[in-house]
Amino acid sequence: MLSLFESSKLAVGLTALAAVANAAHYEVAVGKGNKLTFEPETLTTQLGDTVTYKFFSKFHSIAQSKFDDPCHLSEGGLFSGYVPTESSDVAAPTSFTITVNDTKPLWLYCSTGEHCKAGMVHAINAPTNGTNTFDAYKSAAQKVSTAATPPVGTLPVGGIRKTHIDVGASNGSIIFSPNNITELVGTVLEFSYNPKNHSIVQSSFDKPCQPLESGFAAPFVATKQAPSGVTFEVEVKDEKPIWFYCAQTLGSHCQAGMVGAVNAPTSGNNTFDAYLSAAAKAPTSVQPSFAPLNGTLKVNETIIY
Ligand SMILES: [Cu+2]
Repeated sequence: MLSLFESSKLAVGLTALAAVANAAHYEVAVGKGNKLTFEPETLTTQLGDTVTYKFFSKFHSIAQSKFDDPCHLSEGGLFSGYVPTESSDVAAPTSFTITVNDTKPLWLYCSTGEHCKAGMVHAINAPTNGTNTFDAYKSAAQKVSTAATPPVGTLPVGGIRKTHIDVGASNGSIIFSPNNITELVGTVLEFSYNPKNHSIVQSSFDKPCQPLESGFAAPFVATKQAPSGVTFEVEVKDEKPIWFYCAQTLGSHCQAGMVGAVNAPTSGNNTFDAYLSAAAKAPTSVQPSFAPLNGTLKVNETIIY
């Protein structure tokens, strides 16, 4: 089965990279339509292919078990971390991508509550006959007595957990979306440029609209396309709050509320709302003299800096 990505810009990026010229990319919907399912339930892939899990409906994960121990995270097994989301039909901004490095079957499940026991399981390269089939794995999962759930907050393992953040919007809005994010350490923030001419710069809480020394910074990118295909990626390296803004002075984007936070405290003095109000009163924004800094700039998935 072909994914949406294959026909669009990712394919352009992939063909540009000779080393993975033949790799296919698959997409799997996790919990779409409020159902406890992976769609598709099974995939057949080649070495080097990638699979992106898109999350829907409340709270799911993708975790790896052994065939004969379903619903239990195997030691060192793949784990996406949990992904909370409201919508049953619009994918969460957070996704998880794995690269298939082995031709052996991968047995996977959702580790939330009783989801695995309800049959929320998935497999890559499962044998189609013999004893270790997908159907055998699924029925064993449904008979498990206790599903050992990794606790909430368990960090992702073995894949890339990525959160997409829109920088501006197709209608020209001066906003980051989402702009107040809770994310796990190890997650990659993927900022995606949209129309107007925005930048992405890390600040301190105390000095919104001013660059943080040794923080991340991405250049201005003027575009009329949404998405433009230009992204800037930054990894969440620790649990400290991350504050960021757009440094566009024409229209005072930062002061107008084009700011964002990752892992901001939800109470006390240093909340996202406090940062937003401080930004509204901040002096003229500053763009660092050189960018990109401390992040990766990509065009159509190809690293350019
Ligand atoms: Cu802006």
